[in-house]
Amino acid sequence: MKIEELAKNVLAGEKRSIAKAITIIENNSREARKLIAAIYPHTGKAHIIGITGPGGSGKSTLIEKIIREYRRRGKTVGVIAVDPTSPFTGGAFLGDRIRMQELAVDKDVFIRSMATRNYLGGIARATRDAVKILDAAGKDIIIVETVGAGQSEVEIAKIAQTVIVVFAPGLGDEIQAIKAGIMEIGHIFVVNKADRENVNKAVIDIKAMLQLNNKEKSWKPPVLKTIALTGDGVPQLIEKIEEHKRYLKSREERKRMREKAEKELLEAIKEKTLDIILEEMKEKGEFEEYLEKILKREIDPMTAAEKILEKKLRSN
Ligand SMILES: Nc1nc2c(ncn2[C@@H]2O[C@H](COP(=O)(O)OP(=O)(O)O)[C@@H](O)[C@H]2O)c(=O)[nH]1
Ligand SMILES: [Mg+2]
Repeated sequence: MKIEELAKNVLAGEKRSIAKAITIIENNSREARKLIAAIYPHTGKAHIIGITGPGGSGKSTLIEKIIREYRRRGKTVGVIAVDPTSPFTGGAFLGDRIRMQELAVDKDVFIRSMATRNYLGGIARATRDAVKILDAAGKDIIIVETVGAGQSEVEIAKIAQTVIVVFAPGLGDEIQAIKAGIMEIGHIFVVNKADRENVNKAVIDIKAMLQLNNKEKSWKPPVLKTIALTGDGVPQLIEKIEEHKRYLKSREERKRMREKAEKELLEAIKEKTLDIILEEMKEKGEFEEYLEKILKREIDPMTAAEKILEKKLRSN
């Protein structure tokens, strides 16, 4: 199928074409760039929700319930799950899996797990492009699930408009370990598994940390309780998401959109420049030469980069 035709089918929201398009962007080929270029003018309409937090806190289970609530409200939903620890299969129980299958046949729901193999251009790039596909395909709500560990949480903050951080009770140490990055980026905090002990303690802990972190921000992140297994607390969570969406629209949307576009442009420039320079260097074996010099302490990486760039600019 031609890329133009595929793009057309994606815009029509056709499920098989969306799946195919995401496979193409996963490979980041020339075709992928063409596809993104074709659909890009049709993006920017969806509300993108990032859901992150420790593995096992119940993110995937919660997402299933969020999808249902949004479907009840007549919204279309797309999900990209970037979670190597638990693929989006609907939990361990047969009942969960059957419920997930129901969602899978809904033509207005699209769920995709992305394996975390080494994508060309990185998993962040692949995720961002997959979100664009779903956006162009007319999904009102796009949810991106990532495990909150290290780099991915910074990435999710760049991709999503509303970031939800999901904890489970009894993760005290874990909260301590990952708090720095994750407390900064969350707009809504959820203590899931509220059917367990120590829920209220977890809520208090999180609120205490937020007070240290968010003193001057005009959006005060709420801390909610949910039971993803039953859906308890999910309508309240959706209300908060909608509230945050209104907040963004009213005050900071323009500024944010500009910043987001700026970041994307900067990253695109970085990626392109790197491709062009690396290709030439590798052809000539210069990359290895510099690497050796750095290892021998004959030159530092920053000076090496300056020299490389100087040479490239002169040769043009
Ligand atoms: N007791 C209880 N278990 C839950 C709840 N939500 C999820 N779980 C279970 O926690 C486990 C991990 O859930 P999952 O959604 O895969 O977590 P993820 O790794 O954060 O995506 C599964 O066995 C779920 O059935 C909840 O609200 N209460
Ligand atoms: Mg998961």
